[in-house]
Amino acid sequence: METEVVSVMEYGGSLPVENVQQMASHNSKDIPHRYVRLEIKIEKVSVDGSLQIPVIDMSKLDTEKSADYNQELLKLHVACKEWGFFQLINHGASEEIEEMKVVTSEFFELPLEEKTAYAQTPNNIEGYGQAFVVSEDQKLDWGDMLFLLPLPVSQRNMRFWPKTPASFTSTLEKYSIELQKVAVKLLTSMAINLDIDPEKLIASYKDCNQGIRMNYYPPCVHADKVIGLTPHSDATGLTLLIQVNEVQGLQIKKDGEWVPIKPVVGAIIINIGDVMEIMSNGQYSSIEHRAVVDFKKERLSIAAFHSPNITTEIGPLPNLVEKKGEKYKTLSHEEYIRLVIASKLDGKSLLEHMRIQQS
Ligand SMILES: O=C(O)CCC(=O)C(=O)O
Repeated sequence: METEVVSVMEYGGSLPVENVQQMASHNSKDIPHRYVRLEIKIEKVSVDGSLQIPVIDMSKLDTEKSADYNQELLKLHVACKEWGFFQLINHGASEEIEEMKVVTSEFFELPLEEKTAYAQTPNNIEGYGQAFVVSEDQKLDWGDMLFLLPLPVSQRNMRFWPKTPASFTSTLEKYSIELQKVAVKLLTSMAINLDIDPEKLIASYKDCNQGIRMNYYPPCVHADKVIGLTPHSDATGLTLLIQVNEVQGLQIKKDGEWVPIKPVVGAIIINIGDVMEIMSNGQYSSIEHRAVVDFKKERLSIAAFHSPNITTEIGPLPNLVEKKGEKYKTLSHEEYIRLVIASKLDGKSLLEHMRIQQS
């Protein structure tokens, strides 16, 4: 019997919220109470500047002949286990990244009426607006986003792809392909490290689901009271993140403290998502992270989320459960996505839902 595959876009949506860029442009001294996040003052931020995520050189992972191949592979394995985050240099996608930064900035600079032509519609996760707003009294993030699903190509909804700037579509198409290639190369190295058949892992990512989230965080006079993006771990497989301008704001949770990330120029920040933690049966860690806001300057970032294709079940890979037993439940990909979309961003709560309690 053939399984009917429902489009990812139709699984549910987010409640509409006020446009933050517009609100911030009024420079009001007061901010609505739904944006005030008292926890930001309480939680500890690390001041140890030397604490930084590992840097991985992709050119050294390219060939077994490289003198540094084994060393870099090991470095990658340790980064995925102990940090869940790393910066990737020599990835070969610099041109596409620079072009994508330009069209993203240009999109957010458009007048509000032009941007809202691409606003989210009910029950649809794509478009301009905000994600994961599931109740009217939920606290809100100080940011707007444009979310699109470039892959698989058959599922694209061009209604949400901006027509201005004119090169947006061609730029995103090139970016999407290049980033998928980088993701697949990294997954191949990770499979080798996990001692699983790379072909099997890669097969599920060949026709992968790729979502691109472009984030715009306006400056805020109360930057110490708001959060740009609520602490969360990514519900997907592997995330490739770019900071568009020089304003820093990404922080990751390490040993109970928030560690500010200093992006290496030209690097892609990579993080392990929940799906990868589940599939690796807990060997790799999906780490909580958040974005904070600047008092004076806007900040932009672009996250590219990669997940296996929709026919792949989300659960620990069979070869990785033999010795240690299953640590996570297995769901159909469709069930898993429904669960993700119905949840608000809340640390690692989704992963906790998937975890099998060990007796
Ligand atoms: O803006 C950032 O640096 C983080 C973005 C992010 O975590 C996301 O889009 O899921």
